[in-house]
Amino acid sequence: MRAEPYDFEFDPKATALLIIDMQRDFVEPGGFGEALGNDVSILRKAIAPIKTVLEACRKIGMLVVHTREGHRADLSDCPPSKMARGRPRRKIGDDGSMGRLLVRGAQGHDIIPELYPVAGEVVIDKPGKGAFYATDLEPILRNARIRTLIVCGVTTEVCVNTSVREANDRGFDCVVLDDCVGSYCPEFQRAGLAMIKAQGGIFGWVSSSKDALKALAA
Ligand code: C5J
Repeated sequence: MRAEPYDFEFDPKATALLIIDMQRDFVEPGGFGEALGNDVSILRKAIAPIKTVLEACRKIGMLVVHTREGHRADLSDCPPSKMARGRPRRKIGDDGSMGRLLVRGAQGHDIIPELYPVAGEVVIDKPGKGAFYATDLEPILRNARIRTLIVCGVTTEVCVNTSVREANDRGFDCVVLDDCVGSYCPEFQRAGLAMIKAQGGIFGWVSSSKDALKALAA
């Protein structure tokens, strides 16, 4: 796959598509992202390109993993420090128009309809920003003999960056598709992607949905 800082080599059989936190809480009005004061419409630009890559991966039978950030109903897995962070108008566990913010089982916690998982796809519920922290993602990937990850989702500088760093430290090669990730802040989108591919690809590669689709079709 054409990528920066250099072409990304991958074997589709040893590759998974990892879609980070494409939840209503982050990309729809009335959710957690908006409670933190963000304009959520900016993230929605990533939906259409992610959908094209998701469909291409489904077509070739690639393993697809979706993650959802959120907590137990009693919030016992949510550190008080995380709850207080940002001094939001409404905090994790409070009621929003899509149910309790960032709480498992609430409508807002679920994946958006456009990218909803189908049978056979893996859904990882994560309490933190990284997809590997306090989840069974690593054994699932290892048991499926996965070595490389194509990464999409939100937000670029928070959960995408954290998950890519965690994956890199565990020996997985990651390529992040620049139009399939989104940040509420354009400056962080640029910086978040620049960090990944800097220094010869210090913890990953950056490509695009167009180049990924070409490579997946080949
Ligand atoms: C945030 C995420 N930004 N999925 N979560 O709190 O990036």
